[in-house]
Amino acid sequence: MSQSILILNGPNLNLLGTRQPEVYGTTTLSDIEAICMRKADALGVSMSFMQSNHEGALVDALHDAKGTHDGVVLNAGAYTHTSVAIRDAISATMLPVIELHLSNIHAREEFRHHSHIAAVVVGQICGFGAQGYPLAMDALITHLGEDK
Ligand code: CA2
Repeated sequence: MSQSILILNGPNLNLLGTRQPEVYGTTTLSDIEAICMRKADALGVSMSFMQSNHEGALVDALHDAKGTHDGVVLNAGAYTHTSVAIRDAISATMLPVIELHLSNIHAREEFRHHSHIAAVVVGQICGFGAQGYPLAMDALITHLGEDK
């Protein structure tokens, strides 16, 4: 059976392409979903794509991923810098998670430099804009292959 991955997006990412193009580019979240779908086809894996502005919904999605998906690409948005609940949910699922950010969070405001989730993910990809999503999918699938 083919592998299945969840691409999970946090708060305000539904606004991509509509505001702050100087920071986040002009690509919309629907464009990113299409890029991910093409990448999933090329990799021969199934993919689910979701976005929520609510911390609890993201925690629920991580819980539900266990048993449904083999791994997760997570752009937790601003919750990256605040959410112990999301960090605990990642630890609880024991699924491999790739942390992803469109922008280079380390080159931005000080409060974005710390990630609560960095210590419980496989690795972090940031600063490559929308292109980071297929990069993160490659990294996750390679990691899953190494796990076998
Ligand atoms: O760079 C990323 O992907 C972030 O996860 C994006 C978050 C930010 O809080 C993180 O520090 C880094 C913010 C997403 C907000 O997206 C917007 C898109 C258009 C207009 C306003 C916000």
